[in-house]
Amino acid sequence: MSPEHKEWQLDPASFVVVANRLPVDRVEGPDGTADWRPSPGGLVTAFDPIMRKRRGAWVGWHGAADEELEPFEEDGLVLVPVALSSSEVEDYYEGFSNATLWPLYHDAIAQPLFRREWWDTYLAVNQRFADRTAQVAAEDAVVWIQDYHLQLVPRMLRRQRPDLRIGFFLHIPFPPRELYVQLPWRQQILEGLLGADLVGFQLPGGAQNFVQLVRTRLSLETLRDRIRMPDGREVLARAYPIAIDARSFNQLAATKEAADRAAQIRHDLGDPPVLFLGVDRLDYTKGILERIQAFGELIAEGRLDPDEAVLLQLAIPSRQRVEQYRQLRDDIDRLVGRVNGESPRIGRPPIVYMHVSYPRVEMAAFYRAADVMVVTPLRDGMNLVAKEYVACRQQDDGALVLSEFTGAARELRQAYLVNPHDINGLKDRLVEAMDDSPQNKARRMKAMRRQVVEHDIYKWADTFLDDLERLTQKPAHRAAG
Ligand code: ADQ
Repeated sequence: MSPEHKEWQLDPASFVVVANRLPVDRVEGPDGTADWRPSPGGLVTAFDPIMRKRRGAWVGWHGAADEELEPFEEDGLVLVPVALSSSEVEDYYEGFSNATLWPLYHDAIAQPLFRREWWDTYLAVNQRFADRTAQVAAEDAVVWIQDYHLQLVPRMLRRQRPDLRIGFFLHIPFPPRELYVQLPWRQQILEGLLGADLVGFQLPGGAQNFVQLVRTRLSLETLRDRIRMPDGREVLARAYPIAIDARSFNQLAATKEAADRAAQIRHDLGDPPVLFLGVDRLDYTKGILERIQAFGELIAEGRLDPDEAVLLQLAIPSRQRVEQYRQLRDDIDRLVGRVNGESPRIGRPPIVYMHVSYPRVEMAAFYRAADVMVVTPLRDGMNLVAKEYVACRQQDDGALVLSEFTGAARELRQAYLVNPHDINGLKDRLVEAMDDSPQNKARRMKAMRRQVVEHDIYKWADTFLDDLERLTQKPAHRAAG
């Protein structure tokens, strides 16, 4: 995005997206001047095209602590910053969102921490987001709240503005009952979400977990995906598997710029016959250690020849002040060092590991360059990287090794599916994906490409918003919760 922005006289908006992060982060340039850069992660990738089409307002934090900013327009988007102090970043964002909820909702892969002072700040910050949204939303506006950071906002907002049509979408898994009930604030969060008219999940299982919890813990009447509220409203809980702008990825990958860059990438890596690729936010849910372990063992056992195969792993660091993330970064550094150190090949190491964040055209070039895409999360709401890779394979070649524990695995059935906890199984799958015949690869890829092109991000947003519109045509939704 361009660094220019101008201050904005804000008109009430009829479509408002509310997310923890704005799509841009405020950063300081080397000379001390303020600058903007795209903020990382799947939510921004998904919402950027929707917002450009609908021209709504986006309410969120701008990524810099202790800084109050006025609303502004940036590259055609209306952005409404919500300020957070440094201690709120620690307690609401790094603490409750990313050290309590994130691990708990991802099958407790890492131990969730329950701290009462984090909860108090989560409450206060959610209220601030609700207040800011109530100020900018026009009468009867559609407000779409995003993700686990803001699960209390639907109810808070409805109390202030019963006229609004409120949708909520959870980008990460909603955990099974046995895990969810560990949360000391389990009731408040369920009630918070029920302030929405429509609560969306990545998978039907998440929606079912939610409905079951609402029935058993709150004693509300439910009928399949509908929940009857005491005030007469009906809340719908349903799955909307998130998608990507497949056509635009496809087009980007087809450009001469991407083709040249793809060739350059392979060349820079020593033109190996087989390029394996991993692309992730650096996160313990993504199965990066398992992937490197499997690849390293294949090299050590001679099943992969270091002269022939390279693993390029791109990992953008995130949440670096959370202890578990620092630990993971160290663990990966050590493991990559060990595998590379033990390789007999002089010159290029078998694993090339990078922390750089790239523009989208460059990502398309990486996807185009890779023979085998390795996506091995231990748990993932969806995983857009898998879909992006498929969208970029115009020749129907290449192979996707995909963890069964991603939301994407439900749709991309023709991938080489794998249980990443099973390192031997993962090794076999990597070799199988590499060695499979071009005909088999093409058959699999064709079917997956059809899936990602037919179910794109625009269709996803239209389906969610049409359902929301339909639900809120009833006069009952106007009652305050
Ligand atoms: P994330 O956990 O952030 O998303 P993912 O869905 O894979 O994970 O999205 C990552 C995004 O970051 C992709 O669009 C990818 O292209 C981009 N990216 C990764 N590395 C990059 C790099 N080095 N440079 C530039 N871009 C890079 C959360 C949930 C997911 C869910 C999404 C959307 O955890 O399960 O799919 O939200 O709902």
